[in-house]
Parts: sequence; C-alpha cells; structure tokens
Amino acid sequence: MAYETLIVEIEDYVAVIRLNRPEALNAINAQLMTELAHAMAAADADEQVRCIVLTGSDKAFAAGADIKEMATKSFVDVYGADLFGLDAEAISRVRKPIIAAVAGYALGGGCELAMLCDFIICADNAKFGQPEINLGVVAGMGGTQRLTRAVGKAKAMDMHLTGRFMDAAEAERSGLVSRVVPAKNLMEEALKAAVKITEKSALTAMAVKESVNRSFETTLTEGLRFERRLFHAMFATEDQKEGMAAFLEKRQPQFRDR
Ligand code: CO8
Repeated sequence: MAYETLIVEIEDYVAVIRLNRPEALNAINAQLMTELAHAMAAADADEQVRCIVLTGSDKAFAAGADIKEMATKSFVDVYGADLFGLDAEAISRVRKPIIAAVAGYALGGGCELAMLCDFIICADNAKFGQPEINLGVVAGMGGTQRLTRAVGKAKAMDMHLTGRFMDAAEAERSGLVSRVVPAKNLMEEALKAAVKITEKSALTAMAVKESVNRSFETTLTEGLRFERRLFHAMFATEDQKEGMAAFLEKRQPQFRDR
C-alpha cells in the first residue's frame, strides 16, 4: 500500500517507518494513524522484518494529535469514530519489537505514540510533553497511564498538570527513554540496536516482549508465573538448544526461529 503520511523502508530485516507530515511537525491526523496501524501490521506480518523502528524528523517525532483536524469536532464525532482508539490498539498488538527513535518534539499524542513502542532512544534535542491541558483536554492515547507507569506519579502529574516539557536528560533520568544519543547519530544508534535484535531468535524476542508487557497488566505473582511458564516453554524450541550449545561451544548461535 502507498502511504501519504509515512515513508517505509526495509533493509537488513529492519522496517523503518518515518512519520512524514513536515508541514505540521508530524501532527497525527486520522489518516496518519490509520496508515501507521496498517504499516505496523504489514511489518509484523512480513518475513523480511524482524524489528521495527518508528521515527519522525530532526525537528519533531510528532507534535501531537492534529489540532486543526480536531478543533471543531463534537463528542459524537470523536466518540462515535472512537478517534485513534482502534488504530492505537492495533499498534499495541504488534508482536515484533518496536523502537521509537525520537528527535525534537514528542508532545501529546506524539509522546503517547513513542510510549506505545517497546523502548525509546532519543536525540539530545528531544522534548517530551503532555500539554493537552493547555487545549482543554486530557491525554487520549495512553499519556496518563503509560507516562505514569514510566516515570511515576510525581513527574506524570507535573507534566500533565503544568504542560511543561521534559528534555532528553530528564527523560533518561526518569526512565522514559532507554538512551540519549547525539542528534546526528540518532538513526545510526537506533538501527544498531534494531540490528542487534534481528540477530536474536524472533521467537524469543516475541516472548520477551510479551512477558515484559504482561508486567503492566497483572499482579506480581501472576506475572512471575507467566514468565516462568514462558521460560519453560522455550525449552520446546530448537533455538534454546542452539543458543545454549553455541555458548558451550564458544561460537555465535545460528537461530532459526524454531
Ligand atoms: N496539530 C496541528 N498542527 C500543528 C501541531 C499540532 N499538534 N503542532 C504544530 N503544528 C503546526 C503549526 O500549526 C504550524 O503550522 P502553520 O505553519 O501552518 O501555522 C507548524 O506545525 C509549525 O509549528 P509552529 O510554528 O508552532 O512551530 P514552533 O517551532 O514555533 O513550535 C511547538 C513548535 C512547540 C511544537 C508548537 O507547534 C506546539 O506547541 N504545537 C502543539 C503541541 C501540542 O499541544 N500537542 C498536543 C496536541 S493534543 C494531543 O496530542 C491529544 C492526544 C490525544 C490523542 C488520542 C485521542 C483519542
């Protein structure tokens, strides 16, 4: 499918999905969200893809939901269409690892989109924020839930109530991002991380993602049981035999996703 708001490139088993609405700092309109959900699902189903990198431009990952598109909508419009709901859920169902490579602004829905990914690597010019309160709305795509889980109540409340932005250093300190890199190296570093993931067993990577995500949905006892059962289940795979044999034979493993 040809996209108008995205650029998708696949190389070395990594799909790079670039948000591409430069005229609006990659503001997320309904078309972009639908195209993104489609591109993510396509990458998830593509045997040539083992990891996905979601990125924007040097100036903006995404400056939020498209305010021009939303400004005159009614409750009936947004509730009736479940604005962004189905597409966001579709992205959260992707089973392959997704890295967000964030430079510049990641605000409102942009910050939420980055948090929908599995981890965030950001440039030193990144700015994160949930400024919806300035527009008379609350976050609508996970900001009050995922940001709170990522950085804790104090910082989440501060960000949502004051609308202030968090810079890259604070985002790393707070656990929102896994790494900060110089802006000029962002894609190189994100791709390096992605390629490392492509070298693992895709089955194991999927299980890791499923188990970490389960920790947000369940009690510790249930989560530990889930993890242990997955660990046990991995012994039914050839990749477990190969990974452990390769370690003992002091060589690189050749995983076959079986
Ligand atoms: N929507 C639409 N257009 C935007 C947006 C946006 N969110 N952000 C920037 N733009 C446009 C501007 O209107 C401008 O266009 P034009 O040249 O035609 O006027 C162009 O992008 C460049 O922007 P600026 O001139 O403002 O650039 P600056 O460098 O001066 O400022 C900022 C950059 C600080 C990022 C500024 O643009 C800004 O504050 N943007 C809005 C940020 C914001 O409030 N984001 C939250 C939006 S609400 C939201 O995301 C809700 C999420 C809920 C989703 C789920 C719903 C179910």
